Amino acid sequence: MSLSPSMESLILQLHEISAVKFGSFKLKSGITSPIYIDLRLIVSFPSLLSQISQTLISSLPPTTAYDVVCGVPYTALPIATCVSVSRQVPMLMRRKEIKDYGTSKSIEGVFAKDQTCLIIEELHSMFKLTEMVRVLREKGKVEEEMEKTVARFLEENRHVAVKAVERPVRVKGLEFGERAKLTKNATGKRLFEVMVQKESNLCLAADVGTAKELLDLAEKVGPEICMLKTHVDILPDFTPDFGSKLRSIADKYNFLIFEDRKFADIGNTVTMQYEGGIFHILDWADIVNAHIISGPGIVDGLKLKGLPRGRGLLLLAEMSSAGNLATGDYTAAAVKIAEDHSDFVIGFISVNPASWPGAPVNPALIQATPGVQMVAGGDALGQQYNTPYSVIYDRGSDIIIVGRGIIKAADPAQAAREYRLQGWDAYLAKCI
Ligand code: 5BU
Repeated sequence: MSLSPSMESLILQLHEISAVKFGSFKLKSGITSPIYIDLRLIVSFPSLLSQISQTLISSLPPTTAYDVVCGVPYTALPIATCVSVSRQVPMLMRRKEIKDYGTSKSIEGVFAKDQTCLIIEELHSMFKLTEMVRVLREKGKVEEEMEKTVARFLEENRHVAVKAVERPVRVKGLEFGERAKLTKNATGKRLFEVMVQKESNLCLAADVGTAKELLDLAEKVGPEICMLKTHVDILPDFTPDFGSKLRSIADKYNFLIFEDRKFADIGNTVTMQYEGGIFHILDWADIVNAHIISGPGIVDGLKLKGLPRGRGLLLLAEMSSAGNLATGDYTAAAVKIAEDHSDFVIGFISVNPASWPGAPVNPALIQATPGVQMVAGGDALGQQYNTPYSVIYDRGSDIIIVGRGIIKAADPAQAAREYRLQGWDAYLAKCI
């Protein structure tokens, strides 16, 4: 089917201003692409911007009714602004980064429940990339060889995307209850069982300012969570009875305690860090985690102290922060170490376990993922957020770890309930 002349003219103009480029481009995902589209440039070409906005609106079915219009940052924001002004429809702005000060709002603007919002995301809805490249080839702007290269690239990466979504579905039938029976570690088994009992795959990252606040929060949110994660070294009012106080709340509400200590030293040193100091982590934390940067000796060291007490260990196979180095061979090394120590290692801190080679890995091992909020985005210091559904369903994780999404909410208990339901629904969707 051929495109309309106005659509063809739009494609030619985009090429003219170099918003469509051909060559070799490394994308954010790490993939190298032969085509790159940078629509942020259109703000410098007002008539093109207005033409795109009008084309977008006229491509909607005539019966489409909407009360507000919202642009997804950043590219679609100017387009949404044009639509808003020309149609005199109020606009909303969805934030890319959610502030953790001020109002912490993820959407700016005035709106009401039950209103219909037209969300403007990108140009893809107007024409396909293959159509765009075909027009440019027909008009002599690109060679036939390039058209074939782009087509091949799109075909190959369509499969990558599908695979990433399909992988977790293959664990169908292996529900948490069954996986509990596969694990060799008492704490790993208990964690799976608690998840089933409470219908919760939510871990609260309790990064509050004081031990008192933490214990109050644990009381409020306890019924919703399978695990509570601490950073005990940020609590200025830590006292030796902190551990036993938190333990009694954990017993009351049936959740596990995970101290996010991120051990990273040689085996001999971590035995002392785990057991001693002022925090005595070994006495009260069911689970701790470790980097594998120092090699498998760190697991041997922690195991020496932890296994006789029935404790469990998570290995940092991936991290949520932008630009982190826990990728590729490093992640694979974590999987190997976990397999070799599956009596003590209960699983991983991971971000996208569905994309690991050979995924899904051993179902006895649990996947826990930080960097989770209701809206994807990030903070100002490199944290990157995915939604509960994306983390559990698309990326193949088991547990969502949520901090500021809950603790900064006006009602943390209510927010925790919402995260629990979303996380659990995504897990159920995987089991069907
Ligand atoms: P947030 O407020 O939801 O962004 O908190 C995330 C928590 O998870 C915080 O305690 C981090 O220390 C922790 N975290 C993380 O964000 N990313 C990682 O890769 C690892 C831990 Br490991």
